[in-house]
Amino acid sequence: MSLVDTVGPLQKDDPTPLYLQLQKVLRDAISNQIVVMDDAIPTERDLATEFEVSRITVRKAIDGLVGEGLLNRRRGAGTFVTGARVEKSFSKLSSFSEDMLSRGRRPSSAWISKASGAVTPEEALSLGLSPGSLVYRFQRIRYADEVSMAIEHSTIPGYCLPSAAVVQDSLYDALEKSGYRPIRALQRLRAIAFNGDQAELLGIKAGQPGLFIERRGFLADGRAAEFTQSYYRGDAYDVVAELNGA
Ligand code: 16G
Repeated sequence: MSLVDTVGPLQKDDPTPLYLQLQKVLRDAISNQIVVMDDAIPTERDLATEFEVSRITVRKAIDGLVGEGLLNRRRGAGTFVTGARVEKSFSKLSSFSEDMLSRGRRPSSAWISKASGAVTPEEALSLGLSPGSLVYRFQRIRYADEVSMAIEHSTIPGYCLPSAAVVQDSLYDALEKSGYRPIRALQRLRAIAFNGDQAELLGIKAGQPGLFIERRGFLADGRAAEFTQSYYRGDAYDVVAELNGA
């Protein structure tokens, strides 16, 4: 059964713009579970035919819901109802790939840049390195099942990896293989609003809330192994920690 049969047609004589009416239909369909999490919604063309509106109207309606985080466009696959929020433990030193795999989601990344160079003063301070030391820098957009989840900028001291090229899908895999996976970390978290550039990379609206998490990872001998700044989507994450009393 098509969506229009379930919810009825749009009201063309209603002063509310048609794209807002369509947004309401889709929002209600999601909250009443007519379409459920991880379901694809009908294509733009089908929605335009069903509701007798232009594809521009449909696109505008969907853009708004993608911006709100209710829907996600997956490259080449369609538009889906956003999956469950990921619970991220703050007491486990896990990697993004491990976090996603343990929830049955498929991690992937798009590279923004992968480079090596001399440490900047800020990085030297964060990593406890001397001026001029070699570092590797990795900038990625992280996805779970093709849904954007985070932007990550990592700086790794030169002694931890044989080259930047060895980092492919997972940074922690590469560090583990070289024997330099961090065993301890310090994390700092704060709330942010995504700026225009970040929002564009994630395919969301500028100004949406996010979590900025800075991780400094250390080796058993106390040397630094990682300085990563992660910008997680606020609508995709719950941060969870287990706290023990004295
Ligand atoms: C997580 C870590 C990040 C680490 C990355 C490695 C947090 C806040 N950050 O995103 O520091 O570099 O995982 O993931 O958890 P990967 O091994 O999948 O590349």
